[in-house]
Amino acid sequence: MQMNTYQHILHAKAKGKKLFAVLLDPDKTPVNKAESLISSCVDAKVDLIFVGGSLVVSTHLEELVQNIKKETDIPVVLFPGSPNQITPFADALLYLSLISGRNPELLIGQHVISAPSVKKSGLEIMSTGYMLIDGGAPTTVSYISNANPIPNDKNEIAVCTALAGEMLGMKLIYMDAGSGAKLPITESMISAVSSHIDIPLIVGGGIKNPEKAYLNCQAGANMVVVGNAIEKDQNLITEIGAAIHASHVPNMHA
Ligand code: 1GP
Repeated sequence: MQMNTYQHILHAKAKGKKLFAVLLDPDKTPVNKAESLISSCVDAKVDLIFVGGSLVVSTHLEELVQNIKKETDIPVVLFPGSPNQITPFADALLYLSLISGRNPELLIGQHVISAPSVKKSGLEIMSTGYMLIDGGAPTTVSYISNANPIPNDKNEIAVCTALAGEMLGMKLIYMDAGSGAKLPITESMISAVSSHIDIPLIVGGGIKNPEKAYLNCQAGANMVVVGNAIEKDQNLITEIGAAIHASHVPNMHA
């Protein structure tokens, strides 16, 4: 039986296999550059392609998703900053609720308004507790979300927030320092959060090299997301992919 995207993520977690997600922001991925990026993703055995951004001003998101789907079977997962970034041509949707913030619009308001169109899209919905962690300087997501990030040395706040998200029934926790963050999330916080939750943990924001990606996996991330660094140096897709896929960590609870 064919697994859906979430089952694939759960299966990888149970096996201790770490996943690599490449984030393509439509504003930074012109259609003419996409083909070569997708081909690098295929070569590096990238597990998922995320598409979206906190602020997307270009209008070719749907075209980008369709092009990716033409080139590869790698699941395309929408990572939307707003409901207008939703297209039925993707495979799945990170249905994000910004549980680290106190902005009701991003906790539930926009979900209510877009619920009928999201349902109609037929996308696989993965409800995700989205936690913004302070990345050392304001990022687009911290500005646009109008919500305070969790201080990067407050592991206990991150743990309690993730636990609350899990008990509210979310399927994934995504800890993000924000795209282009100066300071990526510490291994200490990743380890604290991953040891308290059973659902898969996604980590991203400011990861610039294979070493950091490897350490994140060793600390307990089940999936590592990289966007900015691979936009600057496409060769990093292969190097970071190899580091993540080498960091198999058996799941003691499986
Ligand atoms: C941002 O976690 C993603 O939401 C990826 O961050 O672009 O810094 O890799 P970068």
